[in-house]
Amino acid sequence: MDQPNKPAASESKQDPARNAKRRRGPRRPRFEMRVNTKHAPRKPADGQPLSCTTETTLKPEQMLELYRYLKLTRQVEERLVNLYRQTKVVGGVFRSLGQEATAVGSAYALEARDFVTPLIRDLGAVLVKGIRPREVFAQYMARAWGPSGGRDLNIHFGDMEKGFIGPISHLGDMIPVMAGVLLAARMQKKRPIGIAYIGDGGMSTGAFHEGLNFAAVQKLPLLVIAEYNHYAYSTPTSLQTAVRDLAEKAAGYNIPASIVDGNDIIACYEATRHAADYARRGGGPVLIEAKTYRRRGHAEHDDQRYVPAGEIEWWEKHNDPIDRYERYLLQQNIATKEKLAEITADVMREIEEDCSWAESSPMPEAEQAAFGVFDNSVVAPALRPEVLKN
Ligand SMILES: Cc1ncc(C[n+]2csc(CCOP(=O)(O)OP(=O)(O)O)c2C)c(N)n1
Ligand SMILES: [Mg+2]
Repeated sequence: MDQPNKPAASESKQDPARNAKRRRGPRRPRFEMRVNTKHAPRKPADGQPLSCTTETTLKPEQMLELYRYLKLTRQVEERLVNLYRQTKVVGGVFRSLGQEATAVGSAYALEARDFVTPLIRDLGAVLVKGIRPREVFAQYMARAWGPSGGRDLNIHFGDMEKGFIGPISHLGDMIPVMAGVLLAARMQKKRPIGIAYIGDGGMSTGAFHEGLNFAAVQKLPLLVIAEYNHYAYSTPTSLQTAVRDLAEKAAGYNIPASIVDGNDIIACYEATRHAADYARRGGGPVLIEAKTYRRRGHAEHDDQRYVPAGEIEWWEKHNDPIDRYERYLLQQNIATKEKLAEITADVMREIEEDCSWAESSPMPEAEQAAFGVFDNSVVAPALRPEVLKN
């Protein structure tokens, strides 16, 4: 990872005038020099279908665990769509179809003591952090046994013990929140790092800028995973921001950045691990841009009529993160087809069991709505007499 403000190794200590001249005329703009493209998307030279990067520190059992999380993410979302169509979900279903590798691969690079704050398309990171599918199902159906007891929806819940900082809807705001979490940890002499996920649209908010600026000045160990998935609602990224690569924005904060193929799970893991090492050593924040594609609409109600014909089908056929990873695992002799089928069957069994559990949960009691929201002694006036009776 590039070191900010470090003089080039070739600079002569003896000749300040020559050095000054060199500094005046850099050949390329500084920000380009700072973006690491080692794991950026590449076309395979031999014209073969896309696979994953082979340079990795992952052990075979970890690679199979990654496969399990990938499949779990996709299948939990598939089940959520079924529940939505049965009108059992309260609110929308927001899918990460086609971009699951970004959340799973990056979160897998963290340690148990580290934090994540995901967005709606980062269910994979939530599952890697140890949240069970049953909690996700119960939450989406607003059931009493769900983690927010029916008070909030989709992945709007958190689990501090597991290092999962629950997101709010307001895009960009979790960047300053995670900066605050990491600053608080530093003041307590603890040393976790944190990932905050953000979309191409969310990066256009003021909160994103304020949060990352503060984290950079404070050198907080914050990894920002910027998901370039081509759309924010119906707005294509080219109408959202003037930069070609979101990673270029790192120059404004004097922090290193990298571009990673967001559909290559090994690349996502390796780029994040590398950035995590840098942040843990005290380097400060890193911006990682993951190039991926949102194959479903903003939510299940969105018919994607604004997407050019053939675009979704191209990504589905040529650049699906699970197809790529399966190809990789088979090519590298890490798993057989039978082993992958066994893992998938186990994932399906877990989903069946957890979905039944969530469906057997009652809906919350209306009288409980005000509990666990505010201090229970200061409940909303309208509910106060009811609550005081209990
Ligand atoms: C500050 C703010 N403005 C607008 C919205 C409404 N909104 C919710 S999701 C979304 C699009 C987000 O796009 P992007 O950041 O690219 O993430 P993606 O949905 O592609 O994962 C918008 C505009 C919001 N939640 N917060
Ligand atoms: Mg987007």
